[in-house]
Amino acid sequence: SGDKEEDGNLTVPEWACQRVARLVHLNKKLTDAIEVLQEHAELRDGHQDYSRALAFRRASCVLKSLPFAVQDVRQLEGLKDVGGHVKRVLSDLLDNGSSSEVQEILNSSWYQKMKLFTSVFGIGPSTAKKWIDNELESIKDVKRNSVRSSDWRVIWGLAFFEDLNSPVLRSEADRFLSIVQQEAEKLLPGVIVQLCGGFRRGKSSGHDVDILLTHPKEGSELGLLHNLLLALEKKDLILIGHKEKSSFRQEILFQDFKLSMRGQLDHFEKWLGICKFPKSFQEQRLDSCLHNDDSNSNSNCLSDHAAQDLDSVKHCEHSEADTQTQTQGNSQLHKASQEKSSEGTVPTCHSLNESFDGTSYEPSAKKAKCGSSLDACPDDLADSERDWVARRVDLIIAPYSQYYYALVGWTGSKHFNRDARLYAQKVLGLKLTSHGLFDMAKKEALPSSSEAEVFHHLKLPYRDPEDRNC
Ligand code: DGT
Ligand code: MG
Repeated sequence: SGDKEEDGNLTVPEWACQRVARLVHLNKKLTDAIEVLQEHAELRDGHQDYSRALAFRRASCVLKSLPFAVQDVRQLEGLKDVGGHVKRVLSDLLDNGSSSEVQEILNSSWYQKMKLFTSVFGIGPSTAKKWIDNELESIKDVKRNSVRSSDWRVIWGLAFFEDLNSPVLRSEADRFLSIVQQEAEKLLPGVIVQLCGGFRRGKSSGHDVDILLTHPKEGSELGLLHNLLLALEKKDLILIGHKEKSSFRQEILFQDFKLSMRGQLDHFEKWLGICKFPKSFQEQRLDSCLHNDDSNSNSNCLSDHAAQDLDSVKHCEHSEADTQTQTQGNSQLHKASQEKSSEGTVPTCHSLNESFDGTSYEPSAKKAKCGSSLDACPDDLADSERDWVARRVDLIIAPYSQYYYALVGWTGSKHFNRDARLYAQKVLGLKLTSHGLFDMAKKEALPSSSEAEVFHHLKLPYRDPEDRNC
């Protein structure tokens, strides 16, 4: 999606959502380096760092879309998203094979510790910084100093740190998906169960499994999540999790973006948790290429990009998929609220007959074993001999009328979403969320009955999920 204009200047479409961005591209060495700078800025999380991080992300996004391998920074003349700082780093890389600025970051113990600590489920930069200030150096230190968190994600994230930081393989996602499909179909015939996130974009490994569910008969999806969790629990696949009620209300549709989202990424009913994936899920099965993704070609299974994207298995904290209009202050608030969101919801061992709503959810089987000493449970379990691996899973329920917007939102990438939302706002004057596309002036929603229609309403060329890897 890059072209030379007649005067020799390189042009790429202005918006990332207008370009093709694949996992495998020609400038990986350069984008890896720029993404270190981006991540460093994100972790610093201070004044101006948010926009700095975004600038690095934009630059790496442009490089991913170029139809040639950059040999000389002069080839990037005229590209507005590649600024002076990025050019200096790229020059260094192209001339010397490495960038001193990037190397310095990679070697810095602050960066290494921040990366380590923010890779704990539920931990964002501000808690990670506190741990560093308290002279903690390793996950062992954190555990030994018995950092007492009341957040179930942190308790279980620490206990199962190694499991949750080893990449989830495509075969595991496919095996789990097919169980969810079977169980959901039994509960609600005709249900649509879709693997989203990085796997849908063609990644061969990821940090979690994102599954979106809906049913063409709107309203019939109500109650599905509760029953599906019971079914998965019966199959001994659930370790711990938290079910969020839908916070969707009609009134929020035409509210200002920031107001309507209130730091959340969406308002769907969902379960965020940790599942027990039998180790046998890691064995590649011949039929594992036959997952039910309409637009995901089998080539994902055949061409293994594991080496390229293993290192993109990032920390578990969901960062903003918000528009760039979000202020720095808001962004920090958002992160803080994400870190805090489950505080006070100490996991309790609920009986299966209780409602999961708004509660942390732990299998009843452990009730007897754990007694009341809840925070001792995860460590005991993690240390025990077991034939399963702990894996992060998100199950999201969307009403059918919002499904295709939810599908685009939960497919990502995060930057694709952020860019598409900003583009919708700036270029079309429309508000794009995972719930729909809204003409704020006319107070009109633009419904879609396919992903192609979402792109059509956005006046964007349709992009397959594999092409949304910016
Ligand atoms: P991964 O899991 O490391 O391979 O990478 P992704 O791309 O699967 O990232 P992930 O799992 O954090 O999120 C999947 C997509 O869903 C991503 O594009 C952003 C979006 N997303 C994540 N959390 C939320 C959320 O709470 N609401 C909405 N609307 N979107 C979300
Ligand atoms: Mg994911």
